[in-house]
Amino acid sequence: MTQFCSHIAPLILIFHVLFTNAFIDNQILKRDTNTTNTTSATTTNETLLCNGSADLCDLRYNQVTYPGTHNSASYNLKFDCVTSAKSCLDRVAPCAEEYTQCNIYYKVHCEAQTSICKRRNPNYLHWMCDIFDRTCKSTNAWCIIWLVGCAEASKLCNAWANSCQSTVPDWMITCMWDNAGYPVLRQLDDGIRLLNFEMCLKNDNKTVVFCHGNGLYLATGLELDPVFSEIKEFMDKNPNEVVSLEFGHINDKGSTYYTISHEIQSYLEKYFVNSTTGHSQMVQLPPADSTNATAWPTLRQMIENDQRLVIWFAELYDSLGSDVKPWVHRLDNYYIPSFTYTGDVFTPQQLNASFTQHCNNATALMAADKQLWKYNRWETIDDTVGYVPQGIEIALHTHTVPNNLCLKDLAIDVNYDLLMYFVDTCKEKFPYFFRIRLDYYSQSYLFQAVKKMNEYNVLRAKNNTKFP
Ligand SMILES: *[C@@H]1O[C@H](CO)[C@@H](O)[C@H](O)[C@H]1NC(C)=O
Ligand SMILES: *[C@@H]1O[C@H](CO)[C@@H](O)[C@H](O)[C@H]1NC(C)=O
Ligand SMILES: *[C@@H]1O[C@H](CO)[C@@H](O)[C@H](O)[C@H]1NC(C)=O
Ligand SMILES: *[C@@H]1O[C@H](CO)[C@@H](O)[C@H](O)[C@H]1NC(C)=O
Ligand SMILES: *[C@@H]1O[C@H](CO)[C@@H](O)[C@H](O)[C@H]1NC(C)=O
Ligand SMILES: *[C@@H]1O[C@H](CO)[C@@H](O)[C@H](O)[C@H]1NC(C)=O
Ligand SMILES: *[C@@H]1O[C@H](CO)[C@@H](O)[C@H](O)[C@H]1NC(C)=O
Ligand SMILES: *[C@@H]1O[C@H](CO)[C@@H](O)[C@H](O)[C@H]1NC(C)=O
Ligand SMILES: *[C@@H]1O[C@H](CO)[C@@H](O)[C@H](O)[C@H]1NC(C)=O
Ligand SMILES: CC(=O)N[C@H]1CO[C@H](CO)[C@@H](O)[C@@H]1O
Repeated sequence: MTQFCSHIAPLILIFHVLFTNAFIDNQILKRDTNTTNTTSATTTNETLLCNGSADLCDLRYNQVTYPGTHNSASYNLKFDCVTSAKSCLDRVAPCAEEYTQCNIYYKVHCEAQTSICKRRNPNYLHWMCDIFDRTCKSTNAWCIIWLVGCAEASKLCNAWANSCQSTVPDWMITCMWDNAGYPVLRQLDDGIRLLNFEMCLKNDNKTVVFCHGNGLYLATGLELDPVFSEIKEFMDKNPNEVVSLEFGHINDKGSTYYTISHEIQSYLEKYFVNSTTGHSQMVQLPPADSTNATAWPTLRQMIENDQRLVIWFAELYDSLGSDVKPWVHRLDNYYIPSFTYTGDVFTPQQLNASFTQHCNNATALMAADKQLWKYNRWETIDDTVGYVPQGIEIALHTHTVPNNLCLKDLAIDVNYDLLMYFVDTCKEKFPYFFRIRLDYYSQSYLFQAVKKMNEYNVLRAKNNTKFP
């Protein structure tokens, strides 16, 4: 099951202004002023700032916690009608028996849905039901999206293919698929240092694109060039910054991995390996099972060597086989995405329960990890709740309307106090936290949480706390 992961929040910008910007501005002021020298960072020991902080320079890459976004290129998306209609047809069999039921709800009037919505939700969310009501009357896209998976296939799938191009409104795409709210360059400029991408094939398997969702719910976006060129631009303008890129959460079938992984690798080479000198801006890490703590480069070393980009492949890694470049790393060997224990989570309460249980069980988990992997992998705090498409269908069938319709809404409940609670509860329990990753960072305490974690990391490193 694919978590429909990501998150409308117009109210909370004030926090961003109060906390985040103040923090960033402060750091920009202190940063190396010679920004025209892009080949090498400042070498004066005193003034070197690594990702905005002198304290981080002597921490190894794996001792630092990075602020990340999730499905970082989920913008400029288009609903993929062709693939969606095909998936729709593929799903005929299990859905047939639900057809009768679906058909009834498909015909339910918008007013009826709206009144269900209002009955189920507190007054302050009724604006949402009114939006639903207006949209529902102007287009039947919501109903189609919710129901297409369970409708009589050939009829509805074909109707879907013909109509979806014109009936899925832009705001809905943003609502259901956009995770960050900003393009990649803006994210990096704002202080995000870990980007996570979902990749798909389009145009008869010829073009690799950024995408989000799967099957019926697949939306596809930009090609590699526009996104990679923004990353390159940032890297060149900011020689003191260390950035991680994660290519994961593939929605296509395994058989397409080969094409996707090779294509991404060759684009990475094109952008980040200098064709004249052969110098790679992408770092080659020590073997994952290294128990030699000093084998990892510090941020200072990465900056001085201009090897400041770290590449992570998830499901795609194995399909590179012997073609794999030394600067591509297999994610699963190094760290544990929170999704492994939050995959079935749909509410902030459930998310809290998952993290609390996970972190309180650290001793046993580390022992088990060590047994299985022979070493301890790093932890992550991936602070997202999402809805799964099936969840929406079920909700509709059971006459419930999901409390939050858009990803941006979903993020509000988990991005503030709850996030800080996770940091407080977990930070001392495990030795390394690689990232804190969430949706809609502009409405969050992300940078405060990362700062808190890194202050602790610095203390811990000065204290010589051993790699367990
Ligand atoms: C800054 O960089 C330029 C080259 O881009 C160089 O000429 C100059 O000496 C540098 N200044 C310092 C203080 O390093
Ligand atoms: C960049 O700075 C370093 C150290 O100050 C210096 O060695 C190097 O020549 C500079 N590069 C350019 C292009 O100015
Ligand atoms: C840089 O500073 C650190 C801590 O202040 C010191 O241990 C180290 O020797 C310095 N390195 C150089 C090259 O001056
Ligand atoms: C794309 O590749 C997959 C796996 O090889 C295959 O199943 C699918 O039919 C291909 N699609 C097209 C449109 O060629
Ligand atoms: C490759 O390196 C050379 C030598 O340092 C430099 O002049 C050139 O601009 C680099 N090319 C790119 C595309 O960065
Ligand atoms: C640990 O790694 C460092 C850096 O690669 C190396 O210099 C050192 O000899 C290694 N120590 C052991 C015990 O392998
Ligand atoms: C703690 O982790 C261990 C090892 O994975 C597992 O067997 C055990 O069920 C966990 N306990 C709780 C309460 O989650
Ligand atoms: C998370 O759950 C714990 C109990 O496990 C509770 O004490 C805490 O207040 C909750 N945190 C938030 C922010 O809801
Ligand atoms: C530092 O070491 C002391 C003594 O071993 C320990 O009590 C303390 O918790 C450590 N602090 C951190 C941040 O690791
Ligand atoms: C840990 C980390 O990567 N933090 C920061 C990296 O640098 C910029 C500023 O230079 C910060 O805004 C990041 O959050």
